[in-house]
Amino acid sequence: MNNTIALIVTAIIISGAVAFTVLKPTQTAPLITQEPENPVVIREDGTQQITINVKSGYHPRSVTAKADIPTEVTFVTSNNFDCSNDILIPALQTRTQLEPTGTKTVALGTQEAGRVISGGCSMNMYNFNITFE
Ligand SMILES: [Cu+2]
Repeated sequence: MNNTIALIVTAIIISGAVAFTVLKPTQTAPLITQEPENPVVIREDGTQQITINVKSGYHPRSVTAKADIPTEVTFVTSNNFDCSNDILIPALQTRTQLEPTGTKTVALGTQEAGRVISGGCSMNMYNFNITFE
């Protein structure tokens, strides 16, 4: 009887350890709440590509970009269900609805030095700005 209980307890401990090892999140997966490694990249075609991760706000919130070159901003979501998925950019008169998981790109055109393009969720709880210089 005692042996049976000991066996069951051992089995539970081992299966728990196995489940913990298998199910624990991999540490290499980037957290979407963090800023992308390179938020501003100039592609080979000469387009400036800004990446903003969206989860309970915008990461990064503040971006400095190069003036006088065509620019686009790509919003990246991963299981995000809050209002930051609904993005208004008043200066461009655009409204962008993001899927909970995915990417969406908005063209910002070519901006002069000193221009600041601001955007945010439709309630203006969360916001971001892109400064051209
Ligand atoms: Cu909001």
